[in-house]
Amino acid sequence: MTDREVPAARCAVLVGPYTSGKTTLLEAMLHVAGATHRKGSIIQGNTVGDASAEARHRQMSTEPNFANCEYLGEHWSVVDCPGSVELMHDRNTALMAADVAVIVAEPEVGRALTLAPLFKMLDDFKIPHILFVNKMDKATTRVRELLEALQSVSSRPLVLRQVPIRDGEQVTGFVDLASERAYKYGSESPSELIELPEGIKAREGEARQEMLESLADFDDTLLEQLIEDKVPATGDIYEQLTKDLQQDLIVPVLFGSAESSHGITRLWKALRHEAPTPAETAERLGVALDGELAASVVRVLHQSHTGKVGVARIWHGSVSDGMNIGDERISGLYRMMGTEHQKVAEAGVGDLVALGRMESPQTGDLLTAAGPNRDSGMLWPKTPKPVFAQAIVPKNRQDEVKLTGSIAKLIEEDGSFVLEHNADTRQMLLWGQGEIHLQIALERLKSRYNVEVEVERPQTAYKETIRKGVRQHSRFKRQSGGHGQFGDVHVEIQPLPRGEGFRFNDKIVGGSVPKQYIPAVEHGAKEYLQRGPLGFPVVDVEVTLYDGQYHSVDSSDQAFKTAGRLAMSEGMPNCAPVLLEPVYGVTISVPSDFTAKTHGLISGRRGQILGMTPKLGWEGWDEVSCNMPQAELADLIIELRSLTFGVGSFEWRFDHLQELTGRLAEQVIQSRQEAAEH
Ligand SMILES: Nc1nc2c(ncn2[C@@H]2O[C@H](COP(=O)(O)OP(=O)(O)OP(=O)(O)O)[C@@H](O)[C@H]2O)c(=O)[nH]1
Ligand SMILES: [Mg+2]
Repeated sequence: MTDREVPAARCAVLVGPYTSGKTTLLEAMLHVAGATHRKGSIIQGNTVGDASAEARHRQMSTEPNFANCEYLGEHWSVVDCPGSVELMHDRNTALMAADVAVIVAEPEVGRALTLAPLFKMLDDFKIPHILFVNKMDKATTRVRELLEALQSVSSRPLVLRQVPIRDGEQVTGFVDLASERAYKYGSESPSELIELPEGIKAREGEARQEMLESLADFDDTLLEQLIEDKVPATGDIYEQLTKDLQQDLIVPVLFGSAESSHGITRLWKALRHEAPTPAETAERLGVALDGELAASVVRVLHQSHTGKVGVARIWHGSVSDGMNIGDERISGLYRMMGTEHQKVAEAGVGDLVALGRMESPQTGDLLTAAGPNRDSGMLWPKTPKPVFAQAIVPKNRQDEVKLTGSIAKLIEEDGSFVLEHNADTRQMLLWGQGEIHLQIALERLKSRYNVEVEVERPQTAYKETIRKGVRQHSRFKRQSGGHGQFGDVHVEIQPLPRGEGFRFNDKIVGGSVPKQYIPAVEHGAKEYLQRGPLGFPVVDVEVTLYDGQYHSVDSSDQAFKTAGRLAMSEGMPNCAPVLLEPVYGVTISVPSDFTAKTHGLISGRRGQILGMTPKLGWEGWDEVSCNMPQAELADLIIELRSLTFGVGSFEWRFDHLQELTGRLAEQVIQSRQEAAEH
């Protein structure tokens, strides 16, 4: 690259726990870069990010916010991710655009654990990341204590780059440990270079030494210098810091206050000097750069004014408005500034742009000149399985089709929603990552598509079966005017082992029931089994037709079907019917400190613990596997999260049906009967 060439645009993604100040930091970064005239605030509801109706209403980020700016002549995209653990999938996919991630954390030791899954994700994907400790204006914790706590959740060493200058408890500035320059924070103005205060020299020297020792772990020359007590050149230190961040060897730590715009310039400078280039990021992600175009779609958006757009980061080649990708034409090319779209004619390597009116791209696709490639082998995060469901019913019956169409669009935007039409309970279930996640979906349905829904509790898919067999003789006979109806059957009803379903045997000899009527008997029996004596679908039952009678004029398919049904309804109540409840195999993952509590949680929910193993690849975490009734799973995630600072999670799959007796069974049967009477 020559001096005059403009470097490729880079992308920083802001991540971190709920309410740590990411959206405020985006606002401060844009303001310091000169991209906005005034700095908005969350309270006043006028920030660039969080401009969607749902985000403004909740005063929290409900989706990633995309913004663009120039900082000292270089182009940057900054993506501000939602912090809620329920919106983790949005964050993970947005991170696939990142050259560098900025973890925004609060100076609270107690919240350190909430960062564990995020650090793990960044480590797994080798995404270079800087830690920005925010809210220093109201910090009561010492930075050193905070770093100790955070180091326990990071596999990479945290390297403090600044020490705070304090006036009493108030942080009024910082010393940059690489340059050894001291700065005093300005109010609404840039920090001012000051003399290194006397009182901080000892602390500064000690912290600088610690920083250098961390760096020396990755560089022999530096190590030798330290051993020989030589002072390394400032330029060499910066170079080492840059190399170590780019290779994801260390986590540099900066601090400041997004609210007061303190420490923002320092953050920008670190990003500008030390973040990797898009070419390096493409290599890390395993993007092939051999064709004319390579761009990855990190999100799709459905918007009324632009139709469906794909938000893509360009790794190779360029795109222009009106150009074809595969056989689809880009109609409108935009840079995004929150919900505002700025039209551009062209975009090149490093840019993060919205491609207008493109139907085919999906999140995770690699766009090439030939079209979207869904199977590019590029590194990509897994979609989390849903853990929480609500049954939804449109308030207006006529909205049913519109509802499913609108939800399909929400799912395209955020693949961690799932819509299920449950055949057993006949409910439409919206699945997601938690209560807030689903509420946001319902708010979007209303604000964007004008579809309102009522929410109901998901029903458990109970079944029933029998414990003993009977022989049953039933006759259906009706004489009305001309033709009558006649069907007479002898059946044996027997229980089958669990999981066998329904079986029908024909043991008729000598034509006591003519061949052509036998399927009708089976049909009638099956029809009855949709709702057994307890009110639920019947499973694991065998019906054997072994005798019967017919009438040459009055017998018909219909008559034998009714006879089959009648035999079941008369015989089944004598077969000791019993309720069956679905039981799921559940694997709960928690930090080991919470394993004992998790056992309590499982037994409190009628679960049966099957085993416990250390979680593979997660130091200090356990996986507890158990069987748990479906009825108990409904709000498991809520209790699990409240027990584990939000970091516990679980996966589930249907395992088997299990007999349910006693008081619980009576309640289930009774409420089913009451529902049927209404
Ligand atoms: N005192 C102080 N408050 C801050 C600072 N930064 C943000 N806040 C406040 O913290 C609250 C949350 O700020 P946001 O910027 O919305 O936090 P966020 O990380 O984007 O939150 P989510 O998107 O919901 O995860 C708001 O009330 C901010 O005003 C800061 O530096 N100091
Ligand atoms: Mg936010």
